[in-house]
Amino acid sequence: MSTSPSRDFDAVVIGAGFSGLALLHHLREIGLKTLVVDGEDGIGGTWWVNRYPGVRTDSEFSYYSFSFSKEVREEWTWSQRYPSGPEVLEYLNFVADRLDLRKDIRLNTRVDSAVYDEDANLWTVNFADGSSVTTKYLISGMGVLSQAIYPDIPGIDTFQGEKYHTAHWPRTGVDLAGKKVGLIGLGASGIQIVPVIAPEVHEFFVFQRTPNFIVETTNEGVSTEEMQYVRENYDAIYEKAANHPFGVAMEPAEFSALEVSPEKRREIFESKWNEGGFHFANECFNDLATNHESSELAAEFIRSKIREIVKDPATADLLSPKTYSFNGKRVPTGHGYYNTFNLPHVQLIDTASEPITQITEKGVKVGDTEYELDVLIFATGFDAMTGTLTHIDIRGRGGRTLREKWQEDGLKSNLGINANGFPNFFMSLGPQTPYSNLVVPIQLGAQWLQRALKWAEENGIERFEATPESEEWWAAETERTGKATVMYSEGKKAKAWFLGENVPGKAEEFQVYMGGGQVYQEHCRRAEAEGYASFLAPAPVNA
Ligand code: N01
Repeated sequence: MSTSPSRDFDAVVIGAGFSGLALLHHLREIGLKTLVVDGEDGIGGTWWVNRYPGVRTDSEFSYYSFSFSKEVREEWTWSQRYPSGPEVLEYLNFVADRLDLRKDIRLNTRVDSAVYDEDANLWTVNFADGSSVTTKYLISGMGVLSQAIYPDIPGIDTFQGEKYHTAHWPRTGVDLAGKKVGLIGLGASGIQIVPVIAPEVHEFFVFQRTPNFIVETTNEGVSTEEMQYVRENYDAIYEKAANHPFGVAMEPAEFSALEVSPEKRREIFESKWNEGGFHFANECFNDLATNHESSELAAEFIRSKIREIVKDPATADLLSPKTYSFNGKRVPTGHGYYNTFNLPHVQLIDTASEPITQITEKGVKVGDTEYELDVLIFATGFDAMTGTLTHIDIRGRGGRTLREKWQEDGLKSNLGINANGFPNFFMSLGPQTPYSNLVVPIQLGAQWLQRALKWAEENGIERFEATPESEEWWAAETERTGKATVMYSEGKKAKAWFLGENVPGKAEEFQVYMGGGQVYQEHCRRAEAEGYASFLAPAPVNA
């Protein structure tokens, strides 16, 4: 395939993280002249940006990597069961070097807008420095949790001390030694930073609005034998993850928490708690995500663990979620989180019963009490899934932005891959893609797109564009499957990001597909087997 003289590139991918690297490799393989751009000054995407102390994967090394490159599989060695952020970044740099990707990646190149030209069937991608390029295919690899948000608390800009968001942590690091530190936000980011910085700081005020169910784990080194085993069995491990609803290489549990005696249930919970991390949610019982009673039994088990670990009963009680049950929020993996609250200089402040009223010049005011701080950390999350896509102007047919489309029509896409009105614009991990260990849908998505575009180029198909019917179907499927899980009933109570509940004013819609990664892949394969018919909307007559 050769680039038409009328365009600069066949494909432009925004984002140089896991998605951007996989897409560049796969699109190059079919001869597309591809450029990856990223606004940051390093590759790695989320792993480049999120460099707060304690950042690491919640997925285990054995299935948190690509399977498509034999060279990378053979030559890369992981050092920890749950690799640290810096190690994942090193891995991504290794991938970029080993697959010779760097020459087609432009860093420090932030996209301001991208505009589709109907007549030329081209996208013009405009960068912050005023330059632009044209491309036939435009692909977002911008990540699902990239648009960081700050809480809407009065006085947030008045604080005179140091202020950081976990997603914008300074690359040079932050010296917290001997300081009075406050932290707002206890999702997966907040709970990772807490145990790591606590030993350094002088006083630590942890402001908690909603407690989380955290499954603690240990983090052993990876032995040579283990690494060798993983290398030799990579395909099987990857296949297992691809066939699992949440993209983890685990055997899904076979029976309900309600089918066993209380003693047996406790024994199973205990053994999976000891394995730690995602083993608990995925391997105990098959209905912790679908049956409220079972999810509540898991919740009660974790509450009992909190009471065992945390010495002060009042603090243990505060740390125990009571307003929603297990799986109502994305369950983080802990590395000594609960134990941190046994340190004498760590104070948990309940902002649910008495809210934060103001951020002042000196610190944080809860009710009438002002907590004076040297440093205030926000781990307050993201405008998930859609935020990055609606933050920049992606203008499709008729100049309509994605933001306008989703605001006016509701969240609509075909399989989260493409949206009607946006010809030849694709999303890696778009909204309505699986709630999963993300490396799996990233790789499978890049491979799906490789086959789709190869087919399009070979068959003279000029436009890939979701049909309106496919969008209606997928929105209904996403809602139907989502509402069948406790992520709906409990997620609403917990104001979970996967329902859009964490962003004031955002419509309540499932941002992700909860029907299972393996089911999602079946839908993608079916779309392919049907000659991509659901992606071949006829151009409007007046276009
Ligand atoms: O964000 P979150 P996150 N006043 O939205 C609090 C992935 N991830 O960055 O629950 C007070 O989960 C908010 O409180 P509440 C992972 O998928 C993965 O931690 O709304 N508090 C909550 O505690 C994860 O799910 C990894 O009451 C306020 C917190 O901020 C996703 O990213 C690591 C507030 C936000 O939690 C997001 O995680 C890290 C206010 N006004 C992240 N506003 C790994 O895999 C918000 N909060 C390792």
